[in-house]
Amino acid sequence: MSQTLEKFKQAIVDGDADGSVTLSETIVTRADATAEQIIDHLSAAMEEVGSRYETGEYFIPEMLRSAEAVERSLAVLEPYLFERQQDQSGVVVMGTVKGDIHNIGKNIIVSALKAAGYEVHDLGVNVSTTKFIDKVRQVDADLLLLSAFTTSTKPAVLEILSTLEDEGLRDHLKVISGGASHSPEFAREVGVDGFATDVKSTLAVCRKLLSD
Ligand code: B12
Repeated sequence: MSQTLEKFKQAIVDGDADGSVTLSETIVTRADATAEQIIDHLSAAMEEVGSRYETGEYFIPEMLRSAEAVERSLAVLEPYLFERQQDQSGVVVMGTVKGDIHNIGKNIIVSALKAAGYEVHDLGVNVSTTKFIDKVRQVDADLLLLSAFTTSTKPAVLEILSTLEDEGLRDHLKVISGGASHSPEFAREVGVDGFATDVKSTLAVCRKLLSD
């Protein structure tokens, strides 16, 4: 299986969506790779794409081709990746903050949370503070998950947190942030309740904050 996973990773780096979809089908049929291994390979592929972008080898069109390969592969892999457990309860609002349109990591987390049993309201990308606040109020959310991928999104995260405070919504609600370019320092600086870097740690943080 490790060879298939390596080929899967390479197909994503190459932006070969047809290839990555075929390999995803093989992965699902053989059923001998863990969800963690698959997501690790997918993330490593996008990490490599990001490095190539940084060094000037790749440009936006190449990043988009790789993103499309991931999106089409996830459509095949999703039922296999996230086993329905339905043992968690809680209302989650999630979205990528204003000024940011990255959605792959967010979509993976949304699927994982739904499979775990949470009621998830996915607001999409480039979500304004008002839209987050309105949804939190409307569904009486327990958790607000903010995806922020570029470092320039810090002001957007800070605006959401201060508006929640001003509107008296911060006491009951736990806020978690994550996404590429995120660090524990960033999370500490902006003052969120939790921070996570992958599916496993996100599920663990959500569970912990809801039981506190
Ligand atoms: C694909 C990609 C794009 C695609 C996005 C397509 C899409 N549908 O999402 C496109 C081409 C549109 C794009 C655009 C841009 N991008 Co871009 N992009 C990437 C790339 C290569 C991969 C991101 C990805 O999908 N990773 C795979 C997923 C699985 O990983 P993930 O997102 O990290 O998610 C995981 C965890 O972070 C976590 N997670 C995610 N969200 C959340 C939320 C919470 C609450 C929690 C707890 C956890 C969590 O769980 C996920 C699963 O494990 C990254 C490189 C990288 N290293 O990430 C650059 C990267 C994020 N992009 C970057 C940049 C600079 C840009 C642009 C500004 C480029 C430009 N000049 O226009 C624009 C910004 C557009 C905008 N306004 O948002 C930089 C950001 C640098 C920075 N520090 O700010 C990066 C890091 C590339 C680089 N090395 O320079 N990009």
